[in-house]
Amino acid sequence: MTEMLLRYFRTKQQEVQTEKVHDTQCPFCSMQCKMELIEQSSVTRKKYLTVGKDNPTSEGRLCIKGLNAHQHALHKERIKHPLLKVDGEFKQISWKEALELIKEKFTEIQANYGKDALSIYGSATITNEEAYLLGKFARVALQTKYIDYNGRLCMSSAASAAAQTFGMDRGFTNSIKEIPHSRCLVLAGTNIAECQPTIMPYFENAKENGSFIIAIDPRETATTQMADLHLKVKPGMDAALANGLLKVIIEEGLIDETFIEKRVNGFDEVKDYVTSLDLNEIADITGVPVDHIIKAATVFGKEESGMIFTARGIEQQTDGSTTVRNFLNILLATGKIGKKYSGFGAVTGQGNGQGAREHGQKADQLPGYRSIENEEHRKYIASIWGIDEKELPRKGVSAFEMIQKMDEGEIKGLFLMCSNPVVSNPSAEFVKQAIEKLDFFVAVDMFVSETARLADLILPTTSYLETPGTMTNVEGRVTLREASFPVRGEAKHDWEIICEVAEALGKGKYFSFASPEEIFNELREATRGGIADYSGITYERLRKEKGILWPCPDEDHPGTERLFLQEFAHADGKALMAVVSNTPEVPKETPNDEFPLYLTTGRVMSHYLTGVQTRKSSTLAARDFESYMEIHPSTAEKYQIMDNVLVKIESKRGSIVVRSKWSPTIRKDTVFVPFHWAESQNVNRLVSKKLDPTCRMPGFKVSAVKISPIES
Ligand SMILES: Nc1nc2c(c(=O)[nH]1)N[C@H]1C(S)=C(S)[C@@H](COP(=O)(O)OP(=O)(O)OC[C@H]3O[C@@H](n4cnc5c(=O)[nH]c(N)nc54)[C@H](O)[C@@H]3O)O[C@H]1N2
Ligand SMILES: Nc1nc2c(c(=O)[nH]1)N[C@H]1C(S)=C(S)[C@@H](COP(=O)(O)OP(=O)(O)OC[C@H]3O[C@@H](n4cnc5c(=O)[nH]c(N)nc54)[C@H](O)[C@@H]3O)O[C@H]1N2
Ligand code: SF4
Ligand SMILES: [Mo]
Repeated sequence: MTEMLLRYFRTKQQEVQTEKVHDTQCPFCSMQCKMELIEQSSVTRKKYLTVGKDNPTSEGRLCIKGLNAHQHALHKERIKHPLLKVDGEFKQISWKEALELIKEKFTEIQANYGKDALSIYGSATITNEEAYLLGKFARVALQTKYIDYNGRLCMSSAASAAAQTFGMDRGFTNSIKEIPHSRCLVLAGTNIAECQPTIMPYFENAKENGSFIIAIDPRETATTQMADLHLKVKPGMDAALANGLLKVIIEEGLIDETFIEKRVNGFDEVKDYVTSLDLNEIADITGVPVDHIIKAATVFGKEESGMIFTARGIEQQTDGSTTVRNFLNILLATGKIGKKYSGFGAVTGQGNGQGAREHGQKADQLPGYRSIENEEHRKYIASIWGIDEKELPRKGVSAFEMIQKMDEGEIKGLFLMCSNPVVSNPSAEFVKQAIEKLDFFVAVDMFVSETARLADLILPTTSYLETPGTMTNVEGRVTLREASFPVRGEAKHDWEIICEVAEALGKGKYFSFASPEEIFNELREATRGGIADYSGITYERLRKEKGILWPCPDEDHPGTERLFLQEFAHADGKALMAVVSNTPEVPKETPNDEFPLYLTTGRVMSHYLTGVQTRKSSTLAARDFESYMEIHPSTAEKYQIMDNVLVKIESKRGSIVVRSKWSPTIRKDTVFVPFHWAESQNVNRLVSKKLDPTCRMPGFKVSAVKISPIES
């Protein structure tokens, strides 16, 4: 080799001096794809590359968001120190000062206004350990009844429907690997192609195997394009549509009588109601032609196996919980649950959408899916926590209702962890004003989000690259995220922050944890014997077995792949069908002379929730850099709105301005706007405060609006 060549290779070698591999799981959706961040350092620069890692759920796949997740985690705007607002500007302070201030303010508020004047707003993006700890922090350290979390806006309808119908709520009743073998798959208000992209091969395989896919959505999406039959329902009319399907199934004799007899209560009432309905009328109110209803019902009823998947399209409604129940009625009437390749899937949203709804962040809940109003449950958890049962608060109110209490002045302080409610809650301007009324507001975040900007104090936290812990994915599989990327600046893990604040408040002895694993071991005990029983799961097993599906009641138990094989979780072992009226208890907005169009909202592939993270990722932001309104060209022409122009959208609550996007495949009476943008593009300025009376879910998917072109 010549001298020159040798020199060339030497410099090449020096360029890549070291390569480090960091294990983690994607910070975004419920697939919780396992990944590695490869960090290559040379003298001149560092390079990062994210690659997928094999696991039973996502099988090594990643979508565009996962591939670029590191861009936001490594972003220069990550907060690295506690920030205190002084004269309207954030100024860096020490942790010691931050903790002293929290102690002073929290103590003062509770002394003046009582324990319940403090509130906690949590999240389904934090780990199981952190969700568990936050619930314990509310009840033990602050002793306030006011805690709830962003999952209220996400999973609460499906959770309450499953709990009422089956007696327990695990999003998927079957493991994901059964999907390719099911003969008929219903996708009701779910856009998996954009929202859980790495799940798609399971459905594509099903299709290759001859499964019939039915999608229900007012728009055409990458998901409905895969379907054999697309029911283009009017927004908000899914409960009535399910009644139509049930009517055909029952009248055509496509029910499973033996199953109903043995395993179901309430069938006769449902039968009496749906047979009294008129199918033409259902077609009229739902906008789905009679022959489509008959086709969908017949295929689903006749096939030997079938699964129904629901997501926010039918759930984020002021009748979301009963609508989901009506789809569960279909499963029960046809006996398509508790057996091979048949079951229910409420497609969970956030990374820990499943786990974070099991361990006590909900207003009425204690760990293991226990109830805070059940005397035995209270005693058990009090014993685990080493407190007197009488010290445990009772149930509080839902996320949005807490914000209403801030507005009314009953709640004076807020500890917010991992959410951006001024963008994600309905009637966003109202929410902002309510939060501005607080006496003291602490936000724990990685960035100065639109909500954190309103805080008195921001505490810097760590990201998915840095925080280890368990996340329960879309299947109900508990997975261990092994994250060990160096923490940036003075940021601390969410669990550390909770423990340190508790310590500052004089409750340190209940929060003396040194690692997530220690917290998990307490969580295991707290869930023992509960519905969501994690007691048999250990970190060691999670490493060896690549995740375990709960319930897992002891260390020799393999976990539970398929639920309800012999019985449901109600005391009598039976599932409960319920009549769901075509006319919901809370009337929905319908288009009228002043507001003539339906507005529905949702997501796009490249952005995540309120966009705080994905808008900071250059690759993702470049794909969609602003919000838009999808509209049918013939509707657009009626309102003189050209393609790709700015348009004002108004509801009774407020107005926004976004860009028009013509789409010949959306319903003509409906426009669609994603919710990933803030301020004047925040679609939640338009959404009403009405909530589902059972689960308190807002009606994000139906508003009546008017539209007009912006004069240039
Ligand atoms: N890319 C991306 N992926 C995500 C997220 C994200 O923000 N971005 N968020 C994650 C989270 S937290 C969640 S909860 C999930 C959400 O996942 P999805 O629920 O699948 O997402 P959405 O877009 O909110 O709504 C799904 C579909 O419902 C349709 N829809 C609207 N109104 C109605 C209606 O009245 N009836 C019916 N049948 N359908 C209707 C919409 O047109 C949309 O295509 O996604 C997760 N994954
Ligand atoms: N119109 C309309 N509104 C909706 C919906 C809809 O479909 N339509 N969907 C609803 C749904 S399903 C959901 S889930 C909600 C979600 O809405 P939000 O709860 O507001 O969720 P994010 O936008 O993810 O906000 C998370 C915040 O936490 C920060 N963060 C990220 N990771 C961490 C962490 O590990 N720890 C801490 N402490 N902070 C972290 C992020 O920087 C960000 O500021 O929005 C709801 N709002
Ligand atoms: S966003 Fe969801 S599907 Fe995409 S990589 Fe992350 S976890 Fe996987
Ligand atoms: Mo969600």
